[in-house]
Amino acid sequence: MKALVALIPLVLVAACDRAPQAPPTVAVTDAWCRAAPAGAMTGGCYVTLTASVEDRLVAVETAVAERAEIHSMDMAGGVMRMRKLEGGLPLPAGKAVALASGGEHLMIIGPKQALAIGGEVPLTFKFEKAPAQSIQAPIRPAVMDHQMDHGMSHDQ
Ligand SMILES: [Cu+2]
Repeated sequence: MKALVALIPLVLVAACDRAPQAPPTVAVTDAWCRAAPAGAMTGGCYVTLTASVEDRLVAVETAVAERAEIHSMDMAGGVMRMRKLEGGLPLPAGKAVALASGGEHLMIIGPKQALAIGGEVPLTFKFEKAPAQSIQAPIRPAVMDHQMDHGMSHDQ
């Protein structure tokens, strides 16, 4: 019985410690996917993520493709290269991180259907701390000036 009484103050301290902090969240905004014809190998999606506390986008899932990957893009010797971000994408606290055409993006690998303009792509974002979020990203025409062939120069 003595041991039980001694434990109670510790439990109270632990509960108070956590109380003032709001649970971590990530705002998922401006999501859209590039249109892609039936039979396309890949598609690209873009989104802006704003985390309330330092967090990390660790995975993205979609029901309309084999899988989704988080890619970075850089110029190497005049060639645009894409890499899968194995460790996910860091999200600093309070800073909007834009995955935009020509930069970091989400790659939809093996779409099971045409990504037609006017349709939507269901995407589920998974974070290290914040709870997962599912959204519907509208499908828009590809931006012409940044158009690129996603099937080429993947460095995996
Ligand atoms: Cu890519």
